[in-house]
Amino acid sequence: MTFRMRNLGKSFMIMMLSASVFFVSTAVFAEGQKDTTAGSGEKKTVKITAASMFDENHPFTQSYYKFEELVNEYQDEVTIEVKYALNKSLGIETDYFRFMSQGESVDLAILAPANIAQRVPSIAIVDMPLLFKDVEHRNRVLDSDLFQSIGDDVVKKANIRMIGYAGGASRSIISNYPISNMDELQGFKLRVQGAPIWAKVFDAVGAQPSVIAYDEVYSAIQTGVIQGLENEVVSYDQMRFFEVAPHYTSNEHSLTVRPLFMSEKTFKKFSPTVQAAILKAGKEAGAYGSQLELDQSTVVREKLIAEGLASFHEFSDADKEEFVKRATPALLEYVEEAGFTDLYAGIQKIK
Ligand code: MAV
Repeated sequence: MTFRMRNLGKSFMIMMLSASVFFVSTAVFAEGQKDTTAGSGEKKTVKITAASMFDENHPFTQSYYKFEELVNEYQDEVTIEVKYALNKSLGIETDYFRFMSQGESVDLAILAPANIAQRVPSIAIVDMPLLFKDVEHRNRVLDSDLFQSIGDDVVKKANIRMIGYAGGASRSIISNYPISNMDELQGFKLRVQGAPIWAKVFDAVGAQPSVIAYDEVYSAIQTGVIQGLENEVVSYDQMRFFEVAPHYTSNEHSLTVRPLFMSEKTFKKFSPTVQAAILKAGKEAGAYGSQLELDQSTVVREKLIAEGLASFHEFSDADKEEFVKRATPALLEYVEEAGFTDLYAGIQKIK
């Protein structure tokens, strides 16, 4: 089921903002490029826009800040100045994907792979549930070249380029009633992300998944359309989901990979030297954001407990095993159907 509320006021604001940002960035780029190639000898400023659903403290936003700092350290041809569109001022990740893909309004954004899987189905494997054994395994897989062909596919089909990986935190179950074991999970109505693998897995473990846009989840819980979702603890806090779903069950069914993307149109406007600096800065900024998200997760969890805003529950090892047992056939079926048998085996082989 897809639940999408119409919000004309908000869409209109986004349209107007997008239009004006588009003209500003186009003008700046055109000018920046013209002046640089004119060989005036002067270092030019190129303005790009980074979009985030969150505020300045969120690890995604912090990754953008780090990127801006590093990219200017690693090359001296241009000054890249990043404008930050935070707190959903340009919509949600599905909007950023559309904008970057069209080469308009947003140049830089961290996106959940599930948000672009409709256009590039292969990317869903990068972050599918239960893929990684632990954070170290995740990091080693990302350091290998296993996802290179997926990155190429994304450039070709979606006109955006992966320049680094943020994320790395675990996703767990969030609900408006306590869930401490597999029995309590049965029939749980939860929101899942758009890539089909997510609904498949939650169906297999006995819950009732529906695909709902991220910015509509809060009101969907409030109005009883669903009873919760699955998410990382830092985003749980930033989105204030605890107000409508104060139970967080740390079953850790996934470790996230959140690629940092740049619009290919934007990337291509830079010289090879600047592009190399973008790739280096992107990689390091992503890794920085991942570590930060891990660190923040502990602090945020403690804060939510101390302030009495959420109750945290644990799955026993037996319940975790049961979750894995029920989910695995659905995962393997997906891997086979999607033609990822070799890639999946390659990921599992990495120690
Ligand atoms: C979290 O806020 C992030 O992982 C973000 O990248 C996702 O889009 C979001 O959850 C979500 O579940 O849609």
